[in-house]
Amino acid sequence: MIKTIPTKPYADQKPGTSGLRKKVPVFQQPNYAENFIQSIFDSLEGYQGKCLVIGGDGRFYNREVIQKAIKMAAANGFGKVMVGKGGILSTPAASNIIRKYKAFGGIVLSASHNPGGPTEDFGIKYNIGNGGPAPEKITDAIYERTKVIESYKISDFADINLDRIGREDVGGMIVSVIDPVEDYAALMEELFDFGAIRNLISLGFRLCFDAMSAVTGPYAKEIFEIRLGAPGGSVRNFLPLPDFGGHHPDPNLVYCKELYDEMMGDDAPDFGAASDGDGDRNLIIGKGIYVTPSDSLAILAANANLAPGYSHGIAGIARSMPTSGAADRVAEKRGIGIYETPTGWKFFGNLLDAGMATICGEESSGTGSNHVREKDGLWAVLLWLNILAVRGESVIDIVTQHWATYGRNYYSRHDYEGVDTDAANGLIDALREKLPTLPGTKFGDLTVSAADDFAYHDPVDKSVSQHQGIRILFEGGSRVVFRLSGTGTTGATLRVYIERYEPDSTRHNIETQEALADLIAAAQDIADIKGRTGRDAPTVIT
Ligand code: VG1
Ligand code: CO
Repeated sequence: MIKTIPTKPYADQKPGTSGLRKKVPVFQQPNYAENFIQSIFDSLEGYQGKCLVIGGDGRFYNREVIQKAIKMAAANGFGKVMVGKGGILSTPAASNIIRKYKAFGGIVLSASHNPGGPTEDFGIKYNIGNGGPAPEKITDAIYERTKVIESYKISDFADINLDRIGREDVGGMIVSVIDPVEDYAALMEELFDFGAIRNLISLGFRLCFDAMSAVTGPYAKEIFEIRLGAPGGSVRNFLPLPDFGGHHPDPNLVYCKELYDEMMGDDAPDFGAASDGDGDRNLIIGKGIYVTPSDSLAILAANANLAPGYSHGIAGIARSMPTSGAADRVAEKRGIGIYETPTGWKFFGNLLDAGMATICGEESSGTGSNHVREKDGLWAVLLWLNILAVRGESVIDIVTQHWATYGRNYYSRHDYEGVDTDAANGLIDALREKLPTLPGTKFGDLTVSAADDFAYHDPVDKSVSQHQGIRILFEGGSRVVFRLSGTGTTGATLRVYIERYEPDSTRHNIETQEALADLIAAAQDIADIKGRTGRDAPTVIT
């Protein structure tokens, strides 16, 4: 039976960079999740009788919301729901399922790299039929709807057994519980030369992958240990836990310090990697060298043709604005397109659909391609392995050769987390006001050449997205970018992105923070970070 339940709007359901993210207790308020899910359905047209994909990263509250979403999909007229066994689907796997089975769209339950547990984070995101995050036009409509919603529809059948693969007819709608790994692993086998990677591993190449007790565990076990023959134990923390073992499932040098230390040690494996809560981010560390995500994007783009899925070359590269310009140099040399988008994967969808870009990336450890419409952590790891297998060189050799060919973009991001929201907004507002006066101003030896508030004009659908980050460019090509995070759940996070291009290969071995020291000082001066936030130092440096 379908029930219509009266409800009252919540004022705080505006989707951020990647869906709606809040603390679990916020989601547990009466009708909170239901309101948002109904608002998604109310903002869509033409889904009657069609298929909806549902899955999440396995975090606390995942199963409860999946049961609600299935019952609401039935009540709203979907013909079918495909859901991952155990409620599990990594974000890229969900994107693949939507595309492969031509679903109308999908609901991905995740707060990505944010911690999980009864008092930690949860999230809901809607993906459209191309498999990618809903564009702003849709997320804006969803938000408008959440402000006025008066009721939602839900069917009252019993909970679905999510732990058994199979199909069930629940009063007119089919629920299909699927293996979350199979289709994804098959796609990876199509794109990469598994034979060459298997051979590399059989010759003694050692790899270590940390799944961070998050969603990639089952995928990584199947792919690295079973299909590629890596010894048992190569994949660590492979069991997805609702609280990620109490850790931040964020693959950066702070939360993967142990792996980093190991990779810098004498007995380091050849290759270390990790992914985040929902499987769309990647960390790449070679023996003795951490590869920044911006460099990784450039190196993957420059070598993608070595993998079967990209053997005909790539059409173009897209990167988010704060991501370093390393990829631009590859595009320039190859004579292919380069696109600069705002932060967040949703902005890549149109470029990928139009065939303008093949490989995309963000400085925040996200890399991916046109194989799905999300960033994809394991894809990046596999492309690296494929390149290593074909070139037969070490990560450190490949990276240093890349710098020698293209120059090095020294790059770092400084995050100030949990800052007072008004102080953070005040800092950005003050910067915005200052913009016209900055060109020509000197900070130490640096002179500002241009300063603006980045706006994106989508070349495909012509939409415009304003206020996507404050850019300060210096003479010589260095830059500093300021923006506020759109994924946090407590206070504000100020992100400061710092970049310097160094063409001279005799200067490619400077410690990053040292190479950027004058820019870091200039950023402090320009934005008065200490005065406005009371912070002496960033909480996270990547
Ligand atoms: C962050 C990153 C951004 C990424 C987004 C979602 O957003 O900076 O590059 O796309 O997270 O990643 P923000 O607004 O906090 O800077 V994930 O792995 O959460 O899906
Ligand atoms: Co993620």
